[in-house]
Amino acid sequence: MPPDGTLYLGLDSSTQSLSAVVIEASGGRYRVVYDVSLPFDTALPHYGTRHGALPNSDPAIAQSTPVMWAEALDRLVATLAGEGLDLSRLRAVSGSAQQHGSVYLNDAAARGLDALDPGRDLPPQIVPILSRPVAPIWMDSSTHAECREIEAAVGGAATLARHTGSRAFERFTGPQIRRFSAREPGAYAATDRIHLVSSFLASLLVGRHAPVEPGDGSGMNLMDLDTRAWWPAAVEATAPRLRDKLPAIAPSPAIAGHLSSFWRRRHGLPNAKVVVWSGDNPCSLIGLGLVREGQIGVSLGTSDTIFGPMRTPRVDPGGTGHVFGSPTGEFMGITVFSNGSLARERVRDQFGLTWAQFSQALAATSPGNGGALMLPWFVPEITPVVAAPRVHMQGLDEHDASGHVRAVVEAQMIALHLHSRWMEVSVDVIHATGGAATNRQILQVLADVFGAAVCRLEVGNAAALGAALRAVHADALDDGAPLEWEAVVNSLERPVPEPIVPRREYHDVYSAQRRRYAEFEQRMLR
Ligand code: ADP
Ligand code: XUL
Repeated sequence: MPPDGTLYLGLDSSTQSLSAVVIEASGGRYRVVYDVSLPFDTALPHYGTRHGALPNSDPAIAQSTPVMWAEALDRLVATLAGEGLDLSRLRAVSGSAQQHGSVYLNDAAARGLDALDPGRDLPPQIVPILSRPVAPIWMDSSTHAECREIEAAVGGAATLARHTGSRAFERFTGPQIRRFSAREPGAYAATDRIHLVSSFLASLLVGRHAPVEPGDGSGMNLMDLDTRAWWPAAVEATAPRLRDKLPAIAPSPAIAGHLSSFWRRRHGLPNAKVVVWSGDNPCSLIGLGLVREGQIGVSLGTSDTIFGPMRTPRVDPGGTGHVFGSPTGEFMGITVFSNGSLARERVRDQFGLTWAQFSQALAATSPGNGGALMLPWFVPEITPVVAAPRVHMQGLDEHDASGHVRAVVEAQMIALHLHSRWMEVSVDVIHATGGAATNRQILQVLADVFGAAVCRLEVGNAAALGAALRAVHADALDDGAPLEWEAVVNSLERPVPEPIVPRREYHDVYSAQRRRYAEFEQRMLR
C-alpha cells in the first residue's frame, strides 16, 4: 500500500464531457477526494458540438473533433492543478474514453507528440499532426455496406464474431476505417497511425504513440479476443496497408510511459506513471466493482448499456451483444443502445418538462402504463438494428405527457432486459451509473422490470473512477506487489446508499409488458 496521501487520477473522455476523479490512499484504503466534469458543448462552445458531436445533416453520420478532446484535457488538468490538491503526490494516471471512435494521425505525429510546447495551447499543436480533422464516434451508423464486406471477406459474421467478439457493427472502428480508406484515399494514405479515442489521449499524456488496451481494442472488429493481438484476416479485410497504421496492443495494466514534459512544465505535474487507457464500459465495470461473473452493471449515459464480467467468452448467437476484454484479463458481455439519455431528453423537451417534472410523471403513472407502448427509436438504433429511425407508439394519447414519459423509460428498461438474456446471468442486483442514474424514479422502473435491487454509485463518474482504480492496480503490479482485483475494488470507501428495491406486486404486470414489448418490436422490425 502506498503512503497515506498518495494520489491516483482517473480521466474519462465521454461523448458529452471530460471528467476527472482523484482518489487518495488513506489508512490502507482509498477515498475519492475530487470529482469534476467539463461538458464539451458549454465549456468549449467554439467547436459547435451538440451533445458532444458535430452537427451533420445526415442522421447516419456522427463525428467529433480530436482537437476539442485535447483542449478539454489541457483545460481540465489546469483546473485540477488549481484545486489545492497536492499533485506532487500523484503517482499514476489512467483514463477511459468513449469506445470505437478513431483518430487519424500523420507522420509528423511521432515528433509532434514528443515536442509539445508547454508555452503554447494544444489546439494549434494538434491540428498539424492530424491526417483527418474529424473523428467518427460510436453514434455513427453510416458503414452498413462496409460491415457486410468485412464479414464476407473473413468467412461470415459468425467467424468474425468468434474471433473478435462481435459480428461487424457500423460504429466499430474497422468498418469506419474501411469507409474512410475508400472515400478519402489521399487522407488515408497520409495516415501514419490510427488511434482509438483512448489511445490518442494517452499518447498526448506520454508524448509518444501509446498502445491500445484490449478491452477497448475489442470494439474494433480487428482484434483477436483470445490472443489479444490484431487478427490478420480482419486487418486484411478492412483496408490496404492497415497493419502498419495500427498501434501496438498492450495488456490493461501496462505502463504506457510517464507524464511528458508538456504536462510537467505547463501544469507542474510530477513524473507520474501513465497506465494505458481503456474504453468507458470496461472502466465502468471496474468503477462499479464488478469483477465476478454474475454481477451486472447498467450505465444510463448518452448510450444505455448493460454489462457484466464473463469468465470465458460466450458470443451472442443472435448477434446483438458483444464480448469485450475486461481490464481484469477476463471478459465482459455487453449490449448497447443508442437511444439512451438523448431519447429521454427528446420526450422531456417535447412536453416542455424539467427533469423534476419528468420524475413526477413517472411517480404519477402506473407500471405497465395501462398497456401503452413506445419503441423510442429517435436516432438509428444499435439494439436491435434500426437504420431508418422512427418512433412507434401503441395505445398512447399524443397529448398525454406522463404516458409518454413512462412509455420511453419502460421501453428502455424492457429493452435492456430483453436484449441481455444472451449473457445468461440471473440478475439479483444491478449496479447503476451514468447521468440518468441520478434519477431515482428511472431506477425504480429498472428495478421493477428486472425484479432486482438497484444500487446506485454515488461517485458521479464510474468510468473515471474505474480508470483511477486501474491506475492503482497497474502501479502495484509495476512495483512488483500485484493486487487481486477484488482487493482493489474493495479498498475503495464507497458510501452505501439504500438500494432501490423491486416491488413484487408489479412482477406479473411487467412479465406481460415484456412479452407485449417483444412482440411489438418484432412486428415493427419486419
Ligand atoms: P456520457 O458519459 O455518455 O457523456 P453522462 O453519463 O454524463 O453521459 O449522462 C449525460 C446525460 O444524463 C444527459 O444527456 C442527461 O440526459 C442525463 N441526465 C442528467 N440528469 C438527469 C436526470 N435528473 N434525470 C434523467 N437524466 C438525466
Ligand atoms: C459501447 C458504445 C458506447 C460508447 C459511448 O459499445 O458504443 O457505450 O462507449 O459511451
